Amino acid sequence: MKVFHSPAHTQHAPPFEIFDGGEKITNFEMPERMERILSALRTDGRYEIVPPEDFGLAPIRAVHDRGYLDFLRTAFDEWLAEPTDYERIALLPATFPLPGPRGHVPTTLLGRAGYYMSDLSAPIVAGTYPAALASANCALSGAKFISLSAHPFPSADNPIRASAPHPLTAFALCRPPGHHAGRANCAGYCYLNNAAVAAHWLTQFGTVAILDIDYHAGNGTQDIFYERADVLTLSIHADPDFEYPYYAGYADQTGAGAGLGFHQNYPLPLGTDDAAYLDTLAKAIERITVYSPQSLVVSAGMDIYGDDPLGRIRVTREGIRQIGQAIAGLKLPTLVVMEGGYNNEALGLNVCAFLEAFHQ
Ligand code: OKP
Ligand code: ZN
Repeated sequence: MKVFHSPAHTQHAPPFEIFDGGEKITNFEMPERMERILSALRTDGRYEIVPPEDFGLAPIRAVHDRGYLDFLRTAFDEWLAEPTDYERIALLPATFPLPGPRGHVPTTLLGRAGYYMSDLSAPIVAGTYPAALASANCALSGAKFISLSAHPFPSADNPIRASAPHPLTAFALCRPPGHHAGRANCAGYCYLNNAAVAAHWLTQFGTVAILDIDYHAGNGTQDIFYERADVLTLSIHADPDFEYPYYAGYADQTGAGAGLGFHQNYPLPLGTDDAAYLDTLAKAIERITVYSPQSLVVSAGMDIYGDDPLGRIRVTREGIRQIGQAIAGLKLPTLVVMEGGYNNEALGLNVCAFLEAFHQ
């Protein structure tokens, strides 16, 4: 299986986050996560790990706000250029936007931080922007790879498609993750919404479904596609009534305008086990079957695992394997995009368990 991964992610290593509103701790979303996954993929032996292609800014601008992208690109340097009496390593906002019209984009750096940064777990450090770009390029490269098997495919005589008996799968080993990044904000360790960028790119070939199985609601993806019918977005996650991101991911948020009915959240109660998870997954898979998309993007977070330090549901590694098997059963060209998963010890084998059923 093709795996798209870039070492550029190591430039993004925020030293801290403000956890649950009170505690300054080491950021859970750390470079070591990738080392753990890569080592498991190499041990397995069936993965071909390749660097991404550079797609430029156009496919990213297609789903993200221009002002936000400019902010992400320049914020750290602007912050450093200000007179300061302390060492500036990681930028966090001091204010947050209230709901309602967001008319004025402040001109000052701290004003824009409050406007574009929506929580205290996604600091911007010196290398955040290049790392986030490389991460999005991994997703785009995977999208391009699977598009060679999508119908209608770009070129009928494509050698990759000709030799593939089943729809192709690619694994975008993205870091930083993306599914909390909205059209104009970073949040929850996420800066660019890799899955959304890839999914939008794939709409040139037809409709796309995004299935988000990360433990946390894919609120950024929900935001980006909320009014679109050409990308069906489904997210299975811990009930936001008790879990991050708290304000989105509820079952009654089902899309708006042209997108009404094309978003579905599946909130899960505390302690959900394999059987209950798989029951919910079956409903989401049925929705995808009815929608019958050209391709599928999976936001794959391994923090559903019972022993994850951030997760509070109880999916086992065998459960993760069965989740992968059920999704592979859709037999769609599938891009698996790495999202969360914070038990570094277990992360590599959990990813391998999820991908098991997708091997050709
Ligand atoms: C990113 B991804 C809740 C703390 C939440 C932010 C979590 C971001 C998760 N007790 N902190 O979806 O894995
Ligand atoms: Zn998560």
